[in-house]
Amino acid sequence: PYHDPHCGGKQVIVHLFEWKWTDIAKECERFLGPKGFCGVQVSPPMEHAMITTDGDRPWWERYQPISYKLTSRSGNEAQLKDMVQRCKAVGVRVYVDAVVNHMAGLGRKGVGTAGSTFDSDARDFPGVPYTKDNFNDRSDCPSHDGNVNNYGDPKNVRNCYLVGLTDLDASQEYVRDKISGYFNHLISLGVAGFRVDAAKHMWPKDLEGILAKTHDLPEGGRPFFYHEVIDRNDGAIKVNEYFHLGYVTEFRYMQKVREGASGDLGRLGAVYDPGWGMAPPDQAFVFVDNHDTQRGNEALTYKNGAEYKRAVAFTLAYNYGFTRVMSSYYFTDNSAGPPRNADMSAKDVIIKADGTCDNGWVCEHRWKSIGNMAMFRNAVTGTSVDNFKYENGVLSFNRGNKGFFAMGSNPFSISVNTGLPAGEYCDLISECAQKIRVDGSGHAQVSPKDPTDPFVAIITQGGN
Ligand code: LAG
Ligand code: CA
Repeated sequence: PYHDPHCGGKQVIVHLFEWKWTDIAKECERFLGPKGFCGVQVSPPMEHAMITTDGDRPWWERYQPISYKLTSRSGNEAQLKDMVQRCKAVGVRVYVDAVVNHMAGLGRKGVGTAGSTFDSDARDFPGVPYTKDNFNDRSDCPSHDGNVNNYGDPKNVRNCYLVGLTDLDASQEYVRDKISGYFNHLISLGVAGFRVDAAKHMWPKDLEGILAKTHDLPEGGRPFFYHEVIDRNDGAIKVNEYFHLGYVTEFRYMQKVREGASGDLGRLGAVYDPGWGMAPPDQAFVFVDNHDTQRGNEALTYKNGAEYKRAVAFTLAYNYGFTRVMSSYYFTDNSAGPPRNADMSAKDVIIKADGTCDNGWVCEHRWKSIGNMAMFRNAVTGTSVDNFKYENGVLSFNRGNKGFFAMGSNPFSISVNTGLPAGEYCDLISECAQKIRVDGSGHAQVSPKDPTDPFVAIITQGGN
């Protein structure tokens, strides 16, 4: 029931990490709508702690809630509402990163981004309000220091403090009312769904209680949910505990796609490994990197260039899971916040004449072999992967008789059975700077228009 993103059947979400609401509204109108994106995951919109380290404000301060008032580093409630409505008007929905497992970390007190006072050690958050009784305490948490430190024990994972973050007791009706009240406020503004941060650290029963109190969208239907559950078959918590609550993040896909895109591309045919406990295609929420993994060593990121493009383009061409594209800012320091002005506000996203971004924003979603693939995935929904082939460094396959995709580690020219009916089809990657001619037997001569960007993607519907 929580699996419909309410975007007219479109299939690709982009995470505009740390973007301001005013910039996202413009991006929906000038790019995401026209390119067929389903929606945007936005950074947490609630009031958060302001943390100064080395004269900077780290991105992760936004994972320390102070209240559910809608003023954050990305903007205020009026700007949020304007963004949600303008995006919706061009067919792009907004999904909120919902941080509801916890409030701010121990040892912190002061004022949040909306002006509310707080004192974490006293478990006092008057902006909600939450008081000491609303949090898990040592009697609920079987860990010697009060922190999550044993992933083999669900009680430890779910009742103890994740990196010292004050852990809410969501078995309480009062807490469920506050969290669902936050969701319902956002839904009333036009938000279509939620990424549940740290869902692995919340009891599925508690999420059931919260979701039960969450309203239908104004236009009808249950909100969309996807849950952050990191499961590599290596602990007590399994993704399948959350299937009835929405999609689940599939971190094993992230690992498999990196392995495939970095070496023998033929291995990409085995990215979905049910034997490893990976979620089935209709439950898996997939991505090549996210805002956490792009700061570690386990994922491909924009810093990997061509390999990264292959991983993302493949993800969008293939038929596993519901897909999210990452859109970042340049960083070297893992804690560094978004590109900012002297007053700590995030810099505007600037779009250059060639369509790429400036002012410190990477905008992977505007790279040709990524942004143009949303249209491909939308067009081939529901079809199988056929004629999967890896030969002479080129991977190719078709999606039923609706689309054909090829990519290589180097420029290529191949004669191939596309599985498509005869016709002349626009190459989406080059934005129709070339057409691919398919003959009566389904064969075509295929090569990338831009040799430095070795991808070709064609669709039959609306593609000529
Ligand atoms: C998540 N998903 O389940 C987020 O994707 C992830 O970005 C969040 O951690 C985490 N769960 C909690 O919401 C991030 C940073 C942490 C940071 C935390 C809170 O990765 O490093 O912890 O947000 O801001 C920080 C400090 C810790 C400190 C803690 C509490 O780095 O050293 O113990 O704050 O004060
Ligand atoms: Ca918890």
